[in-house]
Amino acid sequence: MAQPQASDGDRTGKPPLRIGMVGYAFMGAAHSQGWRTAGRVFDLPMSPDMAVICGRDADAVRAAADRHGWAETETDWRALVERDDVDLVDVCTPGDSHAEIALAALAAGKHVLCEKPLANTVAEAEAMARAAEEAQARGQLAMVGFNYRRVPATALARRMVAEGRIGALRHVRVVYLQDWLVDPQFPLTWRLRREQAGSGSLGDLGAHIVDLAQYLAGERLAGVSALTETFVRERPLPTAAGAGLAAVSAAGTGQVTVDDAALFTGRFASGALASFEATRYATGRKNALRIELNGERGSLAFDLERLNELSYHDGTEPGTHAGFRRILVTEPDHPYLEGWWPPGHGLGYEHTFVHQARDLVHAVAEGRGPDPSFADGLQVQRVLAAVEESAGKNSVYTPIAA
Ligand code: SOE
Repeated sequence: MAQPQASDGDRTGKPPLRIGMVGYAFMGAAHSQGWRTAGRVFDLPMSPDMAVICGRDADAVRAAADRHGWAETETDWRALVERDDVDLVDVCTPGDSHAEIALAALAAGKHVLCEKPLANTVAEAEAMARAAEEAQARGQLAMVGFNYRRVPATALARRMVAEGRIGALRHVRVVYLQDWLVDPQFPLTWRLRREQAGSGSLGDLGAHIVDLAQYLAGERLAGVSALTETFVRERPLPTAAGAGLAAVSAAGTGQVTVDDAALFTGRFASGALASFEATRYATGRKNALRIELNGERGSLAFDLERLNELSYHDGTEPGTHAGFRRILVTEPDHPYLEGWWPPGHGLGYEHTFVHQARDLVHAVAEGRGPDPSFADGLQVQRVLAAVEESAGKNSVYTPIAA
């Protein structure tokens, strides 16, 4: 691939990485924040250039471009992926278009960042992973956006597990709890339709915790056993796009075609046991992702709602003064912290997207495989499919006699 030169307008003197982003809702805004900030905080080898943002509604995408700092707009993603002045396509659309856009972008010679879950089906994810592998041989990278790997505390937990600080893993316990569907009058948005979202809490939240559990454990799940449930099967239809997430129309109701909650257990290749819960019905819980790992020498625990902290129990310490202690993950030698504020001045959700942009720019500039790759996204997709298969069969769900 031709190496782009530093553009006239780029004051850093570094070669630009020209981004074209498709989608401008929640994830589009979060990714924009990442692209805008990464080069201002970290000394990157290339300069992210927010070249073009794409969405179907010309006025809305123009407004999003102005709000988030994109230079130009497109209303057709096909035109965007063909543009010569775009090096990387960032896919922030609902799952039903991930495969089509990412495959076209790879075929057009672009690097790709794709939001999670990678696709809506294993077949789509397989095609994407295959195309990404072929593209990598041509110097193109494809990364899936599991941003919770990029919280400094989770990255530190990964480092500590790899260093052997908790020893052989026995348990991984992980939940991802939200409550935005508790109200049965909440409208039937795209996230509740299988044809658009692929699955419900499972793909939206479960994908995150499967990836995070495997990433922290440093190994993959070998099998799962699952239960899923859809508590509210019919919901009011939403108004046209732009009228607000919770706005319902007078047009009646429609069927919810995804899971509201997914519970599953799993076994890692090493024999460690894992439990997972993903739900949008945990009343009072807004974005509670909690993970605990127990090893034979110690334990680690993380809570996204206290994301500057990591709890660590060193099981080798004498019992008299052993116990969980809080590591404040804000030191300059903690992962990602070298560019940020002095110790104690914490980070938040948005910074995970800055770190994601940082890591991807490095991968592109240094020509190394992106982490997590599309192959990693495919493997998570296989876990999600196994959960659905297990829940569908009720294979290990043994009813209790009345
Ligand atoms: C909605 O449930 C959502 O925005 C997810 O789609 C994101 O991936 C997660 O980070 C926050 O919650």
